[in-house]
Amino acid sequence: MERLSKATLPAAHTDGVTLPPSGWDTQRTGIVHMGIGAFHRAHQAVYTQDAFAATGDDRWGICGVTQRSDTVKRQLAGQDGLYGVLERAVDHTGVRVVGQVREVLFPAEQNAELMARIVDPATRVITLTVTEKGYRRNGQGGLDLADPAVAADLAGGEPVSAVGRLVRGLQARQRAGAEPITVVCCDNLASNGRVLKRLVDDFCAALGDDDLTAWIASKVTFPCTMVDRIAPATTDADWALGEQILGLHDEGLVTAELFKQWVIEDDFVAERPAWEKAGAQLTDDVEPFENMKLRILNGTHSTLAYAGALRGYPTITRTMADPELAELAAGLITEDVIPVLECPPGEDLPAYGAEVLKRFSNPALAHKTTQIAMDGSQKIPLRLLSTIRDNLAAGRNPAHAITGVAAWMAYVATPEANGLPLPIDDPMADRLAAVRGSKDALGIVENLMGIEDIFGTDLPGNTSVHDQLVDAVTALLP
Ligand code: NAI
Ligand code: CS2
Repeated sequence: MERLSKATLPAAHTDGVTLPPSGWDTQRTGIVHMGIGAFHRAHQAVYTQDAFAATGDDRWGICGVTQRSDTVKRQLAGQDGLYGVLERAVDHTGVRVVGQVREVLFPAEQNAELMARIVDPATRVITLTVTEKGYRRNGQGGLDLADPAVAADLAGGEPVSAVGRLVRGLQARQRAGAEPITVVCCDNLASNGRVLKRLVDDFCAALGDDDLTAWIASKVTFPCTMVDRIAPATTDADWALGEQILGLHDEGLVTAELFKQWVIEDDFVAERPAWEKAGAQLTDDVEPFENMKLRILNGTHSTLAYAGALRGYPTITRTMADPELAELAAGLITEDVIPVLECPPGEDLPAYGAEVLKRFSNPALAHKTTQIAMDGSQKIPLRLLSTIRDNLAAGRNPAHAITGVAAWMAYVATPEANGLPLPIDDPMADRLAAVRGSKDALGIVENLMGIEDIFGTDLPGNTSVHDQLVDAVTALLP
């Protein structure tokens, strides 16, 4: 079967296929994206292409940076950068062909090209989706200066960490006297723009480069964002369906639901794409939207992932079909999360929660429980412990959120459930291995609650939380 490319693009009237807007291939590069994985291709790149379609502003082609392997570079090479987004819903299946990515760099071999792209005055926006662990933070939320990649980047040479590459690129831009630039974190982190700004400042301070710190303070902004679109890793069934619809083989195919949302703090020191023309929301205060999404959607996602995997369920959809776990999810949202949330302007929290549960039940998406289970040490604090702390402060008992944390603990301790392997893919894997294979709920809870970078110093001393965790882990262990 032929590969997707400029020459083989399906005809405009092909059923189920939406083509990129005319002129897609003549756009100039104006965005550098670090971490060109599934989510960027299904979310920010789609918004950017839709903004181009709406305005004709052709300055926002994307230079994608594949951080850890050249897989995506190989996938899009030979396709003129084209790839499809396989949109899967109960009542819709189609492929949106995206041509916004104009080049892909693999900085392990192309660092000079990456630096040149960041220095280029035509580049006015840098976006990132490098995963929560990709920022290499310490337990206090600062840059982990002891991290081997960060330490190597500080020592000089070609940078390898995301923050190192970003700062070295900004340093090169400063030295070239280039214009201001906006850095937009699009990862699932609370106050993600503030988090990234702090990590950049920590790197500059460790460098001892006060001029760079001052230049960044005056010429670079770091707006916060809330990002949302469920984009699971592409499955074999997705590949086959994509080929069937396109009539072509697409090495870069990604899969997603139809729903998407992007709320962006309006703090751009330089020009940007007209993302609002594509449905993005610009606001002065993203925090209520972040908390709504990270706690209602992501906190429930993690709870379902761990509790479902412990029953051997391979996907979120299968987990939602279990009435007991669907009830746990609904109770978490309505009884623990929403009562301590500020409602963002224009939102209806109960309706949002109900929609999230409907999205989780999408039978067309095979979002693996073990994919969502990744990096729990990075996710649990902001997705569930935040809800627990706010409930405790309000004199409430967050029983469902505690069960969610217990499900993570039991998952960490359990190598396999009903034939489903439960891998620990986590930057703290070595530390978490201490409880692997244990059936001692008390020991599991006390060992894991002793990880200060996750639980802090307040929660381990809370007897009620401790005892509820022990009871829940006892019930959840297979
Ligand atoms: P992916 O696995 O397809 O891509 C991850 C990207 O991050 C790759 O380019 C990889 O090279 C890079 N990366 C991974 N570890 C890194 C590290 N230690 N240092 C530097 N770069 C690293 O994952 P996907 O689906 O694109 O998700 C990425 C992030 O996007 C998530 O972690 C989350 O923060 C955010 N997100 C994902 C959604 C989804 O449904 N997939 C939805 C909303 C947000
Ligand atoms: C998921 C998120 O993998 C995970 O941790 O909870 O990637 C989730 O799919 C997105 O945040 C949805 O917007």
